[in-house]
Amino acid sequence: MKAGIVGLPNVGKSTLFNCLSNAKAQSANFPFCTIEPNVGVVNVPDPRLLKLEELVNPERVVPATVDIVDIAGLVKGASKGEGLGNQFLGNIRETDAILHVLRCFDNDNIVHVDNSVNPVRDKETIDIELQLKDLETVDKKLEKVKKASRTGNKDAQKEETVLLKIKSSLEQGISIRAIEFSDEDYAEYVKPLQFITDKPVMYICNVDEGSAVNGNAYVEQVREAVKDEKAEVLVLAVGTEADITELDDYEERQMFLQDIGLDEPGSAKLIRAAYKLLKQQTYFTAGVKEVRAWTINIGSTAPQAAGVIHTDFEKGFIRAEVIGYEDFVKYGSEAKVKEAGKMGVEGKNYIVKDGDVMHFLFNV
Ligand SMILES: Nc1nc2c(ncn2[C@@H]2O[C@H](COP(=O)(O)OP(=O)(O)OP(=O)(O)O)[C@@H](O)[C@H]2O)c(=O)[nH]1
Ligand SMILES: [Mg+2]
Repeated sequence: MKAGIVGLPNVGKSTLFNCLSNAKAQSANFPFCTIEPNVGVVNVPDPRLLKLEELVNPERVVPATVDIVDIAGLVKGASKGEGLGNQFLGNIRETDAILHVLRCFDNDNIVHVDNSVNPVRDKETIDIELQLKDLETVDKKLEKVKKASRTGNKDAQKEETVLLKIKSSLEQGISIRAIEFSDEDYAEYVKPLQFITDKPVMYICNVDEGSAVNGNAYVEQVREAVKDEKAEVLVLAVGTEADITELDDYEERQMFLQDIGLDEPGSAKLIRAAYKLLKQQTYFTAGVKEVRAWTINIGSTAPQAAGVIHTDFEKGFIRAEVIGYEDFVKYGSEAKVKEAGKMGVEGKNYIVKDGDVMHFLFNV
C-alpha cells in the first residue's frame, strides 16, 4: 500500500517528500523538476512504541512504515499527454491514496505554472485531468459492455447502468469517490476498474511559516471548496519543515518547532494521516529482543495479522494471546497482565484492534 504526492508542478511536492523520507528527491525552483517517481519508505511516528520500549527495554525497536511516492507535477492537458501527462497519470494510478499538495503561500520568486496563487483553481485543474483519465477508462469499458447489453445479457445491462452513472458524474466534474453505489455494484463493477478519482484523498495546504499553526485565507478557500468531500485538509509549512529536517540536533529542532508554535513536526501528523488514509492500522509484538509495530489492513483477523510476520504463522495459526495496549501500559508487563487475568486468548475469527499487543501460537 502506498500514498502518492500529487499536484501542479513547483508547488513543493518533492520538498515535502524530502521532509518525510531519507531517500532524497531533487527539488528546484522550476516546473517538472521531477520526472521519474521517487519512492520512500517512511517510518510512522507512534508514541505508543516509545512507551512499550520504556516498559520492555528491548534490544531493538522497529516502527511501522508507509510507502510514499513523489510524483511529477500534472498540468492542464495531462490526460491528453501534455507534459508527459499520461506517464504521470500512470504513476498516480499505481498508488492507493492521494496526497494532493496545494500551494497556499505567496512568493514572487517561486514560479507558479499558471502565474498566480489560487489553490482552489489548482485543485480543479488537477481534478479535471484525473476525471478525464477516468472518463477514458469508463468509455472503453462501456464500449464492451454495451455490446453484451444489447444481446439482452442482464448482468451487462446492470453494469451499463452503473457505468453510465459514473460517466455522467465525471462529465459534471464529480469524482468517483463522491458517488454513492450499493456495496454489490461497487465490488462488482467499480472497484475492479481502479479509477484514479476513486482513491481516497487528503489535501495538504503548503503555507508560509507564519500560517503553520492557524492557516491563512487560501486554506479557508480550500476548506470551503472541499467541504462536501469528507476529505482531511492538512496545513503544513513545507519550506519550514524542510529547514527543520536539516537540523541534526533534536533539541534544536524542538526549539524551532516551539518558535513557530508547533508541538511536533507537521510531517509527523501527515504520515499518520496518510497511514489512516490507506486504511492501515498497527498491532505490536513486545519481546525482549524486539518491540515492533506491524501494519495490517483495518478489519484483519488474527491469522491475517500473524501472516504479516510470516505466512507459516497464518497457515499454522492456533490461537493468539492478546493484550490491549492500555492494559499493557496499566499493568506494565505481560506477566502482570496475565496475573491480573487481563490477557485474552483469541481464535481465528478475532478481529485485531489498533494497538493490540499480540503473541501468536502456531504449528507448521
Ligand atoms: N517559499 C517557499 N518555497 C517553497 C515551499 N515549498 C517548496 N518551495 C520551493 O518551491 C520550489 C519547488 O519545489 P519542489 O518541491 O521541487 O516542487 P515540486 O512540486 O516537486 O515540483 P515538480 O517536481 O516540478 O512538479 C523549490 O525551489 C522549493 O524550495 C514553501 O513552503 N515556501
Ligand atoms: Mg518534484
